[in-house]
Amino acid sequence: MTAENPGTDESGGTTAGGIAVDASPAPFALDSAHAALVVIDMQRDFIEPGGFGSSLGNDVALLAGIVPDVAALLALARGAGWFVVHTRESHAPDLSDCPPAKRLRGAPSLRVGDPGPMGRILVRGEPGNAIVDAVAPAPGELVVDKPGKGAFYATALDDALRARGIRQLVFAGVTTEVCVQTSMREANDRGYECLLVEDATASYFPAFKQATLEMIRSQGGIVGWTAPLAALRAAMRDAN
Ligand code: TIU
Repeated sequence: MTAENPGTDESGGTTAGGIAVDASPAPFALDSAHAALVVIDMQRDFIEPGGFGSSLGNDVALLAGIVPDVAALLALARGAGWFVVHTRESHAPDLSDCPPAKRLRGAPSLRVGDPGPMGRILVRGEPGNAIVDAVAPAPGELVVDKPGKGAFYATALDDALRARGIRQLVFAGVTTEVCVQTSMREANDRGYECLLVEDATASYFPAFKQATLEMIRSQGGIVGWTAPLAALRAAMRDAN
């Protein structure tokens, strides 16, 4: 085991007790009994035309492309009995949790709280704020409404994970360099080992997605690990 990467031993294999996932920058020692899946912001507001993402001038089609991969990852996690968390970037209808610095930023076609074709932009309970049907939460799964980009800021997520003894988080969702990366960094600082599933995350900017994957796993995994869904599936299959 090296100080830089507690998930590997000197031969590059996994530590005892973990399932070796072929990840970067080194194998990820998955402790399935203490792992949870965190799916970030797979909402109509980001993935469908007419929501927050398109109001910012983005082409949302790239995000829609990962929906089948996220659905497959959800099926894998549910099959393994993992605790599953879904987040939604959202604000109270009175916008009391939306700082002016967020609402007034830039020159979007619609601002947070404005009426759009899917209801008020990024407001809790509006049609556009819902998670898309194909990756909708199942009964018993935790849905976290978060006013910020990070899943831990102003939420009870950390308490919910600690109460269940969760120590590892597998991440998916959108967008890679904004809410996914922010949440991973928050989780890393709180002591969770984090694995980002490469094909189950997307950005409006492919170069930003690639850069984010590289920065997460740089310096021996400064923020965490990344792996394709197939690698996670293969490791979990081999363990059974
Ligand atoms: N704009 C952008 O890329 N993302 C966000 O505003 N929120 C999330 O990433 N969910």
